[in-house]
Amino acid sequence: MSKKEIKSVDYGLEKIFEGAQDFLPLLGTDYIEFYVGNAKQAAHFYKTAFGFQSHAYRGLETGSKDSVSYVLTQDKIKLVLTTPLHSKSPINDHIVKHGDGVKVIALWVEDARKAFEETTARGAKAYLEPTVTSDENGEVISAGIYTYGETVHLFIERKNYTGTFLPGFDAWESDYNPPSAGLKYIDHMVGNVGWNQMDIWVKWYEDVMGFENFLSFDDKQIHTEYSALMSKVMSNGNGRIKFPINEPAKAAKRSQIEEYLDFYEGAGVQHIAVATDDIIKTVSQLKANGVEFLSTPPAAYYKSVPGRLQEFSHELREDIEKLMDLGIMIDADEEGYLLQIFTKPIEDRPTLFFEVIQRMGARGFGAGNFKALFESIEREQAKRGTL
Ligand code: TYF
Ligand code: FE
Repeated sequence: MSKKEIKSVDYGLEKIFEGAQDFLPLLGTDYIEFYVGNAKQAAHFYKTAFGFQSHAYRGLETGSKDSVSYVLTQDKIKLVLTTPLHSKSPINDHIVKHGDGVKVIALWVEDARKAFEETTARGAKAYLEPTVTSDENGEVISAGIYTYGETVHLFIERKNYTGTFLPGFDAWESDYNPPSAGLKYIDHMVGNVGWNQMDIWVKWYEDVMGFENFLSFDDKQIHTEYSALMSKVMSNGNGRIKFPINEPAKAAKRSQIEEYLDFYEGAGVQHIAVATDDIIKTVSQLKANGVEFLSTPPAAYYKSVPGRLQEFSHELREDIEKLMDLGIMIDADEEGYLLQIFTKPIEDRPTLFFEVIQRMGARGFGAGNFKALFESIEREQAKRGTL
């Protein structure tokens, strides 16, 4: 794998304000907003299947006449599920075109006005001019820019706000509170873009957002017998935000990225990787809750794992039998190893899916698993007749 030196990864908050060159200091992911056809049912699914907790609500009862949003949390993760209340709504237009999907990747900033000015001055297309909203708990400043497809980044400044979520939302108290699945934070979020668009978006994240390309995988590394893709991982200065960007590559059959682009009808978020510190427990629970994962790699895959770990002198702390039973994959590099597993698409269109990841020192993305993973994805594509 071609690997650039990683300049700074999570050295703490101070680090990001040190270099004047970081014109866009990001404190973390604030929330992810999905536009969905039925937010009430989607909220039930994320609670029941993924162990999210009820957090905040905005709807007719709180004076919102055009849309309803449910906010769910699990440790540091916040998901917002939004549905329109009328046919004539830009939210509805989004759903008609893309199906359920991610509209907003909201980033937590110290200064939303500055984030908007810096990025639009560098060529970002404006989505939302800096806007102040307030209630009895203080004020929030939001601003937004477009990224790939119809996806947007909102900058959220909440240092003068003590409310539950955002002004306009009420705390959501529910009698239905399934247990957490141990999901902790967003590790990375991946975008799929069209043919030959990857380097354009890599440059966009460099120029507009000040990100760096810290890992790259080309079609020689990411291919199976049938299909191929290319991927570049973009990271912000403090390493808290990581956005890999994929594009399809020419091969004998249809790339999974092509399948996504066809069904999402354009570029968009392909997968959301959520971190846990006990993947065996988390995945056992998700499976018991009915979450469907991609099929397990062949037994030969698990026979080769000890060798891969030994190569880098890492000791696997988890029980390999359990990992095998659950179909969790293992990859290692100089710094450590990682455990990961992928869900099937979580809606009828084969578009968005989730990854569950446990990092044991490794900062990569599981390149050693790509072949087994993509073969598993292709088995699903074959069932759909989309390979
Ligand atoms: O985020 C990643 O790079 C890994 C692997 O279509 C991956 O999770 C890459 C491309 C893809 C699915 C997974
Ligand atoms: Fe991933």
